[in-house]
Amino acid sequence: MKSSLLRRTLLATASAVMLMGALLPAAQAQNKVLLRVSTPAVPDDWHAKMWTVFKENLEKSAPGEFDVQINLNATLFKQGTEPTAMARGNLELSSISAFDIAKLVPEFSIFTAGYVIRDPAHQQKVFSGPIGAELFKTVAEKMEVTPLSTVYLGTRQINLRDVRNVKVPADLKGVKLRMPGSKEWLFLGEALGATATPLAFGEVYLGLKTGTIDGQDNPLPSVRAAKFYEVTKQIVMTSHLVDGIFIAISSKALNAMTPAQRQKVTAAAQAAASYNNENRLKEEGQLVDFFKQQGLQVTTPDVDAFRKSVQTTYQNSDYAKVWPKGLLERINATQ
Ligand code: KDO
Repeated sequence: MKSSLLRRTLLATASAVMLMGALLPAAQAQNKVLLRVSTPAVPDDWHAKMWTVFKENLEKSAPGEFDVQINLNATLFKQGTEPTAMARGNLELSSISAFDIAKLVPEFSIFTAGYVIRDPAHQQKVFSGPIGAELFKTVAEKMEVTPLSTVYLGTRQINLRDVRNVKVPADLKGVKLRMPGSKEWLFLGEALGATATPLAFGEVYLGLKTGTIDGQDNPLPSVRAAKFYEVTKQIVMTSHLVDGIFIAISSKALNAMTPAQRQKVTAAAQAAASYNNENRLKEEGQLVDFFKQQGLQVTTPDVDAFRKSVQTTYQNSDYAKVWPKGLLERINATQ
């Protein structure tokens, strides 16, 4: 071969190798299973950090197989729109609430009712036992999303902008209490005796600061992570909802995976939930002192009065009419 021809051949080979090198990562990324996560959680919250645990768990169990993209602060999808996005195949993963589910699976509204789930241990027992299995099956059938694990969001308390003597639901009369924007959430706010006002989570801090709302309800770890304590003066320990969210995946995405991948994704979702649950429970127990140090008043109302009133409101509502016969009794009997 003439030397000039040899040089040209070598150059061509070298550039082909370089081109392949440049394209390879993109090609590899394309072959990876894309798992887009969307959540309204703020970065400093355990149920935001749990997604990093999910991602790292998968990187260990299935190196190079998944491309997990975490989107916090509702930047990818608005709070409450995630289930539709997942059913349409525009989103793979999110943490969805009982309130999101109740829109399409009406019997699930039993878990949106105040004072039904007793405590975090009861919550885990209910959802990891036969009741959870039956209802999750219906969720998968009707919503095209599959719940993978149960995440303890915390026990919801009322958090007010100004100090108020709150002992019974009537003491909340006229209080503009922010709730997330769906009729199931608003019903809970009204059942507590307040005037429920819909607002997305991301707008609550400003709403409290400017006074467009008088208060909001959330578990203590969320009040800390979203810094609501900076713009409020009181926490009323109503403990009205032992709240849970569910790590859920688009069934389309799940069905497209190999059985081994499905098993790894489920294990990662369970590891993420455990990480959240342990840290959240621990923190929840320490936060009353923290809020007092921040100058907030933490008061205890007549919780029995709240329980009776909220339970009666739900029992007399249309929601209770669609609860399967005996379900409440089975939940109550779960130890
Ligand atoms: C909220 O908007 O108050 C809420 O606590 C509702 C939950 O279902 C969940 O969406 C949560 O916000 C977000 O994950 C932010 O913490």
